[in-house]
Formats: sequence, C-alpha cells, structure tokens
Amino acid sequence: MYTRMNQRNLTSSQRTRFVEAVVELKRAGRYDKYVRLHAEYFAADGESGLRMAHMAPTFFPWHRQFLLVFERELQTIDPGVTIPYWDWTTDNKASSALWASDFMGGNGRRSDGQVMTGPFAYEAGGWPINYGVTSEKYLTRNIGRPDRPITLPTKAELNGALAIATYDVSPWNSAPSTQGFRNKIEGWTVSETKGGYLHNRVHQWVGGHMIGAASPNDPVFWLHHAFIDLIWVRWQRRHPASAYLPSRPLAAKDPEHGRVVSAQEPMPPFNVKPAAMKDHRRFYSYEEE
Ligand SMILES: [Cu+2]
Repeated sequence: MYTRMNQRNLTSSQRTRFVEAVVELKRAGRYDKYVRLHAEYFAADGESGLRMAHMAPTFFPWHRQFLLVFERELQTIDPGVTIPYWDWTTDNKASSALWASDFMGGNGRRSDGQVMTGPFAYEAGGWPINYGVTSEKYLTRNIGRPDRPITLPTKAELNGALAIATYDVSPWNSAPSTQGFRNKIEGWTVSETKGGYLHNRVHQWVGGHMIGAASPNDPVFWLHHAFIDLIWVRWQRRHPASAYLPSRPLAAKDPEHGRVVSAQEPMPPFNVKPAAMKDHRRFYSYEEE
C-alpha cells in the first residue's frame, strides 16, 4: 500500500519525480490512451447507451479505477510515484505553487491560451497534444475564466455537499434536480454559465483542455480527480450507513434501465463492480488519514 500526498506537501524531488514519470509515459506513447479512454466513456444524458464516467452514479468508482490503472502504469516507470491530490478549497489561486514551472506549469497566454511555462509547455517539447476535441497541438489553460470570472469551490460549499447522506437519486443523471451527494459533487446542479458546481467548476476554472471529454490532456486532471476521490472517502466516513446506489439493477420498465450501472454490475471497460471499489484502503491511503 502507498500514500497519496497533498500536492502542497511534496518535496521538490517528489514534484520532479511525478512530472518526469508523466512525461516519460507520454514520450513512450503510453499516455494518450488515457485521454482517449476518458473521452470514449464520456456519454451524456442525451446520448444512448450506458453512461459511465459522468452524469451517472459510477462517477466516483469509475474514476477511482481509472486513476488506479494510470497510477500503476506510472509506477512501472518510477515505483515511488503516486498521484498527489489538489485541495482546491485551500490552493485556490493561480499563484499557488501547484502552477510553478517545476510542477504543472502556469496559465495559458492571453492570445491563444497556450501554456508557455513548465514541463507541459509545447515549446518544452515533451507534451504534444495528440488526441483532442479541438485541433491545437499545444496544451491550453484559461485560469479563472477572465471573460466571465469564476472562483474555485469553497470549504463551505464542499461541506454542504458532504452533508448529503444519500449517495445518488433517481433518475441518476445530470438533472439539476438530482440532489444526491454524487451529482452535488459532480456539479450539474448549477448551470455551466455559472461554472457548474464543485467538480465541474474546477474543470471550468482551469479552462482550456480541462474543459470537455479530453481533459486528461492536462495532467492537473489527475490531481483534481485524486481530490474528488478523497472527497468520496470523507463522505463514506461521515455516512457509514450510506452506500453506493442503485444497489440493484434497475427494473426493465425504468427509463434509466440499461443506462446506469448498479453496485454489482461491471463498469466497462474495466471488469470491476462499484461495490469492489468501495474501500480504497485495499490499494492506497491518503496523507490526511
Ligand atoms: Cu473531472
């Protein structure tokens, strides 16, 4: 078992090792499959078929497995590396050391959003965008969305969502009326023009490639989702009597039948069930525990 650290507590050598392992994965042609996979499983409410990574109860367990597979592959390059988490309720400014040149690099420039500093800057040569929903070859960011400014979620907002005892509620999708814990954190309960809520707003706040289905093109994706994963851990501790829902496959007459996965059904493309992902301590722990 290994520990995932708060990114603000990493030593400078830990920062460097994480970045170097990620860049090496990219150089070896082993990174972009994660971008593609995330995009392929980004089915929305309006589309047909199973919703897996987003707008569905599997949002937490699917991303837990996704991060785990990525992390294990990083560890084939450097066994000492784990995915750090970014607590955006605390490190909530563009001036945070998260965005320094030895780590995630800085904001995109004003003219075209191109990230110009750090290991993922196009000019540095190690981070071409090969698979995107747009055509830029360079990584883009638009921190804080200056044309319609938004801020990162606060501790109070996060605590409000953590107080919800029910994991998820019918119709198990992105409807603003779905007031379960999952959608409150995922963030479809507030409109995108307002930046969305919690998880979604963080994607919008970073901007550029972090918006949309190909968001793992920006390595800060992993740090954001490690914190989302930790939020699930915190929620489980606070509501020990609550569990993943739906617990059983939906009835054939349910309009969401065949669209969402219940606790004991596998989550494609992984052959694991949400119930099997419940206890993260089988795999890792968090520094704050
Ligand atoms: Cu996300």
